[in-house]
Amino acid sequence: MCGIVGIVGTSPVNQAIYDGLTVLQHRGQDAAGIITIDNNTFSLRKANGLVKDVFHTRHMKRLQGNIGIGHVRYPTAGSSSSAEAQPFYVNSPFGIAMAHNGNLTNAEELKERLFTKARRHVNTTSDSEVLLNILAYELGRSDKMKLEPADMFNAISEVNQQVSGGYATIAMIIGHGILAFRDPHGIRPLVFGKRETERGVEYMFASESVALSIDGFEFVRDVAPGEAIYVTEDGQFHSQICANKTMHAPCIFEFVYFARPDSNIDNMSVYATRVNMGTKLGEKIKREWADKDIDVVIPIPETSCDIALEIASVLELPYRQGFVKNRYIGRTFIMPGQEQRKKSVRRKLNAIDREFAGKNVLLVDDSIVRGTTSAQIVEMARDAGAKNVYFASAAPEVRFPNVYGIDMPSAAELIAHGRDVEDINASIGSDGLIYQSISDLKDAVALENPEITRFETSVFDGQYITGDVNQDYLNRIDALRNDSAKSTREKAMSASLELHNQETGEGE
Ligand code: PIN
Repeated sequence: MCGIVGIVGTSPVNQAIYDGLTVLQHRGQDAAGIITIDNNTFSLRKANGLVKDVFHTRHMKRLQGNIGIGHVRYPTAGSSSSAEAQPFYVNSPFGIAMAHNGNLTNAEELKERLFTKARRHVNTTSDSEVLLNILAYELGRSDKMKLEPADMFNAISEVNQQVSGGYATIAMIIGHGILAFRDPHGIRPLVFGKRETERGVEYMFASESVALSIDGFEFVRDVAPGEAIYVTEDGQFHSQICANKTMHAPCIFEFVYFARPDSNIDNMSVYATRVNMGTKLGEKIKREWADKDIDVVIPIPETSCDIALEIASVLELPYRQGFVKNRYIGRTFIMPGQEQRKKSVRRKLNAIDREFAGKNVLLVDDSIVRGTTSAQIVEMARDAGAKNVYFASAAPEVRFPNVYGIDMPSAAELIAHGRDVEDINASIGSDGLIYQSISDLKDAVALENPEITRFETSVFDGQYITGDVNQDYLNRIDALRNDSAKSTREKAMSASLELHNQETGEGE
């Protein structure tokens, strides 16, 4: 999963893009990049690391210009080499740069076609580079020096026909402006806003509305599924739906824990959907666990706090923050490889013994993915003196890999893959485990916008909305994602990165 921003401004945009990326940092901590256009030339800075570490004053001084895009990356398929940090750019037919959030499911086939039909070489394993080259190829089919909005929209219609998967994209074209588009299912989020200045109107695109708020842009709306928006360098706004068929199915995991609670996605407050998840799960617990004598509801911070507070209120039980999170340690799931992940839990969370001692506690988490942290947290609750430890997950069993841009482990590493609730309960060591049902989860989110009738829920039900995901494809991503594949790749990468840094003086 990644975060993207793009601004067409009337004064330098470097600081606003930087600030936008900083509030989208939760969407990707692996690499960051900004590219701007100044005097018909791209200025680019991208590297592995957090936004605050990647951009130094000397980089920001270089990133001049009133138009630019930025990206924070969380590696999905492919590697975590800095060569795959975004934005990417190509030099033909124009200078075109792109920031992409999502994952294409037919990238291999497209890459092959690009080479044989268009003689375009894709240099990385990133599907985003494939998407950029498809767009470049389609834009190059017109022989005009200056493309009109209709040319942009024709190109995106072609892109939408050829490309399959999840893509929220912001492209920037030298001499033209910003072209933002979202796949016909609207799987990944993308919003835009505007700001009036003395010099004219400025537009900003971003993965989440929180980036607009902190940059002082007024939220206008979400980019629609299959829609392309073209804002010219001088601030002219054009939009069009560029797909014959659209079916809105936003990724439900954004609401479970990826997005910030202060964002709105597709007219749904992420915070409100989480409160609703708490109501639904609280009611289920009330119905099914009347025999359990729960004394206290304790969230596993942070995402689940809003959910657990609501569960406690439905159950009329006290809510206590029994775990303290060290806010100076990154989220657990960004750690590469199982070993580091295991060790990181106790560095991250600590229990306040008196909230556990002699009590039957209900721990609440937003989801159980691998189950490794869940098992350790149950153990921590017992060590702190809990009598019985019950566990509630606000998301249903995660049983299938995600192919639309969320870095889920390979199927075999998902604790619920091929297991039922009883098995999972035994394996995390709790005295009872309850999951939200998938229909309750969908209802909890849809309650905030009844117009959304479908969600992308493949990690729970194995139904892939683009209809092209077969076992063969799943096996391929499995091979890329499992831990041993990751650590072999990481070793090779760090060696090549070192070499690259020695040669370029980067990373200093
Ligand atoms: C973490 C949210 N959330 C906690 C992420 C852990 C699954 N994990 C997914 C639970 S935070 S595991 O609140 O946003 O910091 O099941 O893979 O061990």
